[in-house]
This record gives sequence, structure tokens and C-alpha cells, in this order.
Amino acid sequence: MANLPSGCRIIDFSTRGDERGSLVALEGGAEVPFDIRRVYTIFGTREGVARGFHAHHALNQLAVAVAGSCDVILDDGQRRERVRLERPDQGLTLPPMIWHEMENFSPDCVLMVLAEDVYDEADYIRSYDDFLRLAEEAQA
Ligand code: T46
Repeated sequence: MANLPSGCRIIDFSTRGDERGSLVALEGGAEVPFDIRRVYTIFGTREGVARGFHAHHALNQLAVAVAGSCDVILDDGQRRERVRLERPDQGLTLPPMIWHEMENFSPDCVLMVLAEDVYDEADYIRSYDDFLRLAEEAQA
């Protein structure tokens, strides 16, 4: 796995399997490193579509491809890394101040995102120039 930008990491979840199949349980404060206040899913993404193109000021999130696959590009203002999500037993943390883009969605991709807080448009940084300026200020 590539050396991910600061604060981003892949978490491997335990799978409880038996002769019936597999089960993954995600609890806030345990497998998920924050309390969960919101869950949303991205699915039915059209071919060639890319999403995201923002960072969050304060929000912590965890993304899991519960079906299919997609790529997530992570950018901390200095480095960009691409991560492929393709396993329901693996999550990618999306901490604050990481510019992220999602692309290469398979037609069957269901990307589930667990979020630490409710939806708040004011927490989004949707201009890459603003993001770079804020990231630079935070590192100064
Ligand atoms: C993120 C990446 C991984 C809501 O009303 N409530 C919600 O909880 C969310 C997530 C979105 N929305 C509305 C806002 C927009 O009108 O749904 C519409 C699509 O959202 P957006 O264009 O922000 O979707 P993405 O895929 O670019 O980004 C989403 C999340 O918004 C974002 O927080 O980190 O997935």
C-alpha cells in the first residue's frame, strides 16, 4: 500500500465467517475511530463520472466499498496518492483537510461512508486553491 497522506489510513476489519458466509460489524469508537452520526451511500455512479473534489474543515469519515470498487485520490496539499477500495472488510479514513476525489467506479459499486457529524455544507472546502492556501497556513 502506498504511503498515504497524513492522517489517512486503511483499516482492516475483522470478518466473522461461518458456513453461511461473512459478516463485518462496525462500531463507533472501536473499528471506526470516531462516533458515527451519519451514514450515506454512493451507488449507481455513471461510467466515467468522478465525484468529491473537496476537503472538509473538521469532519472525520470512513469510506468502505461494500460492493464493487472505486479509486479514491487523497491529497494533503503536498502529495497525492491513489487508493483502490474493493473490499467490504476494509475502510479508508478520510480525515479533515484532505482533498479527495473518487473515480473509476465499477457499475456495481456501493460506497458506504460513515461520518462523525451530520451534513453541513459550511464544512466543505470546494475550491482547490482555497484548500491549498488553508493547508499551507495550517503547516506554517
Ligand atoms: C465526501 C465524499 C466522500 C446531503 O444532503 N446530505 C449528505 O449527507 C451528503 C453526503 C450529501 N448531501 C447532498 C449535497 C449535494 O446536493 O447530496 C448532494 C451530493 O453531494 P456531493 O456533491 O457533496 O457528493 P460527493 O460524492 O461529491 O461527496 C460526498 C460527500 O458529500 C462528501 O462529504 O467526503 O462523498
